Amino acid sequence: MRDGAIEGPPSSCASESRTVRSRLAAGSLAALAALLLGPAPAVAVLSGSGTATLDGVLAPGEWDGAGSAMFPLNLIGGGTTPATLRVMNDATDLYLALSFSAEALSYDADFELDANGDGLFGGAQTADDGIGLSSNGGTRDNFRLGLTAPLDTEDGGTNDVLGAYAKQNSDVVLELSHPLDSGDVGHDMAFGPSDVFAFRLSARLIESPDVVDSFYPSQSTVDQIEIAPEPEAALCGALASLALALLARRARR
Ligand SMILES: [Ca+2]
Ligand SMILES: [Ca+2]
Ligand SMILES: [Ca+2]
Repeated sequence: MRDGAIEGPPSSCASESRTVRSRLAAGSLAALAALLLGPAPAVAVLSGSGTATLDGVLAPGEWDGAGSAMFPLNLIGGGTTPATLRVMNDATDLYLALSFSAEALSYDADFELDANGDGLFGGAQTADDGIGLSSNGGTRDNFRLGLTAPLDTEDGGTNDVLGAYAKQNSDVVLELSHPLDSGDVGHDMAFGPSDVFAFRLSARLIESPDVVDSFYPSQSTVDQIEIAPEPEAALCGALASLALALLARRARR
């Protein structure tokens, strides 16, 4: 885990009515900091529907339903290259993909998720959720605890992050998933359909002794993710409307 980059139940019709909530209680210091500093400004909202196959490959059609954003990734030795972040979810999981073309010995992608909804990240922040993936295949599921970001497993929690990395020539793909509601109370986010939360990505290229970091959208701003409505939730609504129409028709007879 890196300093400053804290490194995710079956759905039902009833879950459609869930509202933004966090299982992580915000500490009083974080609340005070939010009052003093204010939340980081949000730049954009990313949202999309789909289910990814975590294999380090952006297969044709796989991420077509995702929301995406491009940003300049800092290169070892100077300069930048375009990187693409893709975001989508299905009924149970959030999927994230980072892709770019860059040479390095190893790569990291880490997301801090504003699980307590106060818009604050890093530093003395408390109760954010963090997920990450390294090019060695290792995943990180941690949570912000003051100035530290311990792994969930160091606090009796569970690693609920899956990920895959692949590199072909210089083309790098990192794919991650994290449950929308893992049940790992106190360590993970818990979001449902149409919930919106802030996040920040940090990406790292390593070629010892050089280590180069990039942030999306930046170290001082955040983007937001909106959890897409579940397809079955929409189906539930359609079926409910149909049932009401049939009942009304029967009542008129
Ligand atoms: Ca894939
Ligand atoms: Ca976590
Ligand atoms: Ca966890």
